[in-house]
Amino acid sequence: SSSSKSEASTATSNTSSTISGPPRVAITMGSDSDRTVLEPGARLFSKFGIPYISDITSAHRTPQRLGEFAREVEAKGVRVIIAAAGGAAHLPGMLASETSLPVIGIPVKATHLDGLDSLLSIVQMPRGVPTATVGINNSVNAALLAIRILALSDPEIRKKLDMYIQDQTNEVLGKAERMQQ
Ligand code: RP5
Repeated sequence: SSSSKSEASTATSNTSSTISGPPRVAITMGSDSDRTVLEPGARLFSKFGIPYISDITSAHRTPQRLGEFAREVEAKGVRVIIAAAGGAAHLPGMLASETSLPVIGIPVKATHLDGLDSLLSIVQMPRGVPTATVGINNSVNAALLAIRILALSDPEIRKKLDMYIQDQTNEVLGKAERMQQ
């Protein structure tokens, strides 16, 4: 209905203020060709006003840079790393082995194996080096999981997250209601 729609837009408008301070999230990708997959997730950080940095760090083509990146981001203020990679997708796992920050891997559909290769490469980490794994190309869920982690220690982000979730609920309820009419 129009009333749940307007409630939804009120909630959304309140998520736009910028969170001050350093970048909280580092988004990295194995190749420039992964960039479009990451865009919907990056837009969520902008919507929430959460500062982030993004970079390209390939596990295979720039392994040394990957190590430096993983070891240096925490000092910059970063609390969660999101890493997207396709094919032999070692980037998220290698980052997790070089830092104790939480790492969220996004399997990218980049080869003839349609992303199943990337998914299995990321999800099957050895015991002791956990890497969270979202669905293939699902940068939105990676961003929302990162936001949930940040929300644990930041009431401002928590408030925005709760509004976002409420918005989502209102949207579905509004659609369901219109179907009944
Ligand atoms: C991976 O290989 C990247 O993450 C990308 O998804 C895939 C293909 O990379 P390009 O050959 O397009 O650079 O390392």
